[in-house]
Amino acid sequence: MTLCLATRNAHKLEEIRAKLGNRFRLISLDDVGCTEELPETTDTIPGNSLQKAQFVFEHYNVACVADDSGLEIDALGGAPGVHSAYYAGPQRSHEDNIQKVLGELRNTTQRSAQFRTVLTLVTANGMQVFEGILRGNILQEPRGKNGFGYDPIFQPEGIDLSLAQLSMEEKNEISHRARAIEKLVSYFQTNSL
Ligand code: ITT
Repeated sequence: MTLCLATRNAHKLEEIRAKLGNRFRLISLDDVGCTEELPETTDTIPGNSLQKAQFVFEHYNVACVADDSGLEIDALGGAPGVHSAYYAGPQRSHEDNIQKVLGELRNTTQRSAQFRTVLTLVTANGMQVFEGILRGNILQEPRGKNGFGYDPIFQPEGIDLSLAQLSMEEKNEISHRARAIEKLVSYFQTNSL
C-alpha cells in the first residue's frame, strides 16, 4: 500500500518512514509527480494540514498525510501560530522571527507557549487527524545552535535547555512532530489505509 507524505523535506520523510516501518510504501510529493506549491490558504494549522492532504488526494489519487506546525504563544493569543514561518515577513528568516517574538514579549513575564503539529490523513475512507503538542516557555534570549526555527528560544517544560541545545535525536524523542507521528503510527496498528 502506498502513502504519500505531503512534503519535499527529506528529514520529515525519513522521520516518519523510520517510525512507520515497512508497512507502507511511503512516498514524497516528487514521487507522485507533484511539482506545484500546495495550497495553504486557511487561517489555522489544522485547516492548512487538511487542505494540503485533500489537495494531493484529489489531484494525484493517492492516500496522503500532510503536516502543518507552528509555535503558539499564550501571551500573544496563540501567535505566531499558522504564520510561524513568515511571522517577521516574506523573507521567512528564522532569526528575524525570533527577534520579533522576543520584542513582543519584552515587557511580559508570561512566557508560556507550545509547539503544535497537526497531521491529517486523507484516504478513500475519509480523514483522520493526529495532533502533537510540546509545552514550554519562551527564553529571554536565544540559546544553542541545533534544530531550526524557534528552537533557540523555546525551553520545553521539565528540561533546563533550549530545544536548540538538544541533539536531533533528543529533540525527536519529545517533539510535537514526534508526538503526532506516534499517534499516526498507533492508528495504523489497528487500521489500514
Ligand atoms: P515545510 O512546509 O517545507 O515542511 P515549514 O518550515 O513550513 O516547512 P512547518 O509547517 O513544519 O514547516 O513549520 C512552520 C514553521 O513553524 C517553521 O518554519 C518554524 O518557524 C516553526 N516550527 C515548526 N516546527 C518547529 C520546530 O520543531 N522547531 C522550531 N520551529 C518550528
